Amino acid sequence: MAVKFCELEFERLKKLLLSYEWAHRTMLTKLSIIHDALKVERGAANPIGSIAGRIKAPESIAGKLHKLNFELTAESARKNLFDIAGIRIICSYARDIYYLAGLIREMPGINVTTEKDYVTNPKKSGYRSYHMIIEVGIYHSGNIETLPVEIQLRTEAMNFWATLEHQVKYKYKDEIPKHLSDELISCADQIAVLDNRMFVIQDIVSLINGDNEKSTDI
Ligand code: 0O2
Repeated sequence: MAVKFCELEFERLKKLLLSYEWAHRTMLTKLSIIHDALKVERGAANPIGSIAGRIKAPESIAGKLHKLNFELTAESARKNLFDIAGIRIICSYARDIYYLAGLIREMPGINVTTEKDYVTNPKKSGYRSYHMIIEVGIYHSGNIETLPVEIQLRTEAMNFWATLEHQVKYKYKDEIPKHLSDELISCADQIAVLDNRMFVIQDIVSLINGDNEKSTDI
């Protein structure tokens, strides 16, 4: 049975989620400016494909707190979960991930608190993505409130894989049969090889076009 917040905590959570919504919106605006500027500077070699975001639904927050054995309260969600506000950046090529992570690190007005490189060090499942937790300050009701936003950077192919694996995990309630998990690991490895081969082709095209700027400078 799905776990739920009690009525009082649900009301507290709804109020808290408003602040996350504002932090999320602030961060999305900052990133969309970077995206627009890169379109002007880099044209077709823009390292960002797309940017999407979501605020975790109360049922998912309750489910994650329960899974991690934390109290089902709004305060516990604030203290223990760092992906309530999430942003996903789909990068054109795998190495663009590191270039964009560098840009995010240098952004004024934010503080990067955690970085996890599951691109170079994939999870056992085969999952690849670059995770950053950043803190952003929002000003409201006469106070500055600092909240975390999780940014996931991945290629289109990594995203395709993660979406499929998420569906499989959901279907099998986290107990994926071995033949399927082996197949997923093999697909993830092949995707990594393809991601690497694709940017070699892009480099060749850039050379032919005489671009004096590479798509990334790590
Ligand atoms: P949803 O529905 O995606 O929002 P940790 O493992 O704790 O050291 P990590 O991995 O940064 O650190 O944190 P966490 O909480 O495990 O994962 C955060 C999010 O990363 C997940 O959110 C997923 O979006 C994604 N993710 C992490 N691992 C995997 C994986 O193995 N497969 C897939 N498909 N996605 C993954 P949620 O909470 O799962 O939900």
